[in-house]
Amino acid sequence: MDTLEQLVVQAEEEFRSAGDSAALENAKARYLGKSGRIADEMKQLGKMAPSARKAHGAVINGIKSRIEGALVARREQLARQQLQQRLSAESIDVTLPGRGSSRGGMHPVMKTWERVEQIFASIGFDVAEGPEIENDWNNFTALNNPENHPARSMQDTFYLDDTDAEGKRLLLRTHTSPMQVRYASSHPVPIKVIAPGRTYRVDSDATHSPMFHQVEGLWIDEAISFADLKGVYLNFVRTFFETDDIRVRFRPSYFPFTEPSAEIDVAFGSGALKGRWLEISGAGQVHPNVLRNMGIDAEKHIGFAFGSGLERLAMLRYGISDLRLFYEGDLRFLSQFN
Ligand code: 2NM
Repeated sequence: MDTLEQLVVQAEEEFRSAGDSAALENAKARYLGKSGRIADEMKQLGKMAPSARKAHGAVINGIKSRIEGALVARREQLARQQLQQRLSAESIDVTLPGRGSSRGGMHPVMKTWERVEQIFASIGFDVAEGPEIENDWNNFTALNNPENHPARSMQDTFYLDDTDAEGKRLLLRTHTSPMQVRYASSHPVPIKVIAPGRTYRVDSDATHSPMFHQVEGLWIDEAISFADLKGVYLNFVRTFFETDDIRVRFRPSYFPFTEPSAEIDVAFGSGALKGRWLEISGAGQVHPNVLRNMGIDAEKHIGFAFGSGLERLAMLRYGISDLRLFYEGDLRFLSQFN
């Protein structure tokens, strides 16, 4: 075999033994590069007799294109091999069992919220929801809260930097009563409404969370009494706790927005809490100042209101002993309610 034919065989061998594209490019340089074997052959042409030069040049070019062909073929082969390697390294086993998706569920406080709405809606109460950022009038002043009452202090209430039209700082509502003010100021008497929602106070320990949930009820009409409120509330606790074996009592108390005011206690006739009076709600006859602030004729109309913590209701219904469980997001706790 002549030396040029040998060159092709050698190049093919070196290309074949190049295991990756870097090795292949090095081998290419040895044959097709500026000082490679083909370039050497071309230089020899200059020393040849002009008569032989043309024919030999054509032979070298033929050899060169065969080497180039071998290079391209090996390049493509390496690329295919690389692709195959990646595909098998990154392959997924489609026969593995799936990870599955777990079913979400309602938080016990939200379940309580919906349950309370359903019960009061079933006896003709409207459900009103409104802003959690409130102004001073709706949260305090309209509710007969004195200007220097400690609840208005920065130690008890979260204030925003933004102010209302009167230049008073906006705040996170400390109860849902401001929604009662909004509702009663914009609806005609008779009024039967509950206002559930998130409320905020500067308070955080084992039994207090800076965010908690309340539901308040408001009933304004012409000739209703505490007895009517007690009837509504007794119906509520019987339905809510799914038992008629439950007693309700009203105990004198004080709130700025009601006069007289009462705490509502319940006692179960059976179960773990049997016979113990448990505070469950506050209530009272809406103060005439509050009725007037709602634009209602306090001589003609009378109002009754009550307010309860949704967390408190949920704890009693489900037998939960620590408030913090509601806010930790632990699925071992949460999954028990769905
Ligand atoms: C309570 C206890 C007693 C109440 C009063 C009002 C309003 F807007 F009519 F004045 N709404 N809710 C009220 C009364 C709330 O929660 C412990």
